[in-house]
Amino acid sequence: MNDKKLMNLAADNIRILAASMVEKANSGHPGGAMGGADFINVLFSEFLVYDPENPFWEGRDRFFLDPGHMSPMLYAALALQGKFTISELQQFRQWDSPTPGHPERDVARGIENTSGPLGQGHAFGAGAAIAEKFLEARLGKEVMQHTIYIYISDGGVQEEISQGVGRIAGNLGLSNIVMFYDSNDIQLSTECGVVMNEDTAAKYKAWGWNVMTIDGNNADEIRDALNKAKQETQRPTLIIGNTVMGKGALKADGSNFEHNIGTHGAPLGAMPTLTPYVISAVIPTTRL
Ligand SMILES: Cc1ncc(C[n+]2csc(CCOP(=O)(O)OP(=O)(O)O)c2C)c(N)n1
Ligand SMILES: [Mg+2]
Repeated sequence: MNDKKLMNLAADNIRILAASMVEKANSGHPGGAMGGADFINVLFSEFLVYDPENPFWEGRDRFFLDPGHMSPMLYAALALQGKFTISELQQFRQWDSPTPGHPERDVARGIENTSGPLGQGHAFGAGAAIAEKFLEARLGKEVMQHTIYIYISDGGVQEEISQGVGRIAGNLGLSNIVMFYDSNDIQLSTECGVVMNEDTAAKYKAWGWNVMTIDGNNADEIRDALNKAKQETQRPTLIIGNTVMGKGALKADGSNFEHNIGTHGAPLGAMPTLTPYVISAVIPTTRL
């Protein structure tokens, strides 16, 4: 089995775990988590530096998830590292469980930040990057050289807090930031064009970022982009990954169920009762 096939199978495991968690809880957000699985799989299995024996190691790379609603993706990837058991995944969204609908900071399990308010993860990441640069200047690169990875989605990029954070990160030249933008063109209840039509790549470039655009469901392109980002010494990096909402989802008859707005926030099994096609018919998907 070649490497790419293996990587795709691992990402499929994350996808099916994410979809199953939401299905069992009968609530949650499967679509975005399924689309982001390829990135999270490459990052966690090939790039993220951490000490499995000591999750609190100061020199660890940091991963900040901005869209907390994509928590099933994070829990599934961490389960593959042994940080969650299958039975804990089965308790997704249950009271007092370690797998709440939106993650709560739990460094021992690999969760660096509480999330839910979109855009806040972008800010947490920039703050951590400033701290890392400060310590690097004090202690030297041999001691401090970790990377801050941020995962953001359409809703987070839209938030006003992100404009201030993106600007300051570019201005300060926070080259220790590598941010992946899960660009699936779907937000809470519509396609993104209903509320935003700006050129996100140009916006971040104008703030001084190193910007790349890739197929966010292609493991080879993800790996290549992450390698390039690691070479950057002057600017923060934004990897815009064009992804497919609900990647891999099928209807009962085997037909395609990808890129469906309804999968933003409801179990796949609940879809026949939802009316995602009606939603896109009522609200034009082009600019209003
Ligand atoms: C500050 C803030 N405002 C509003 C929300 C409600 N909200 C949850 S998800 C979402 C948008 C989801 O779109 P996207 O981030 O692209 O995720 P996807 O639908 O692709 O999974 C919104 C507006 C929020 N979580 N935080
Ligand atoms: Mg989206």
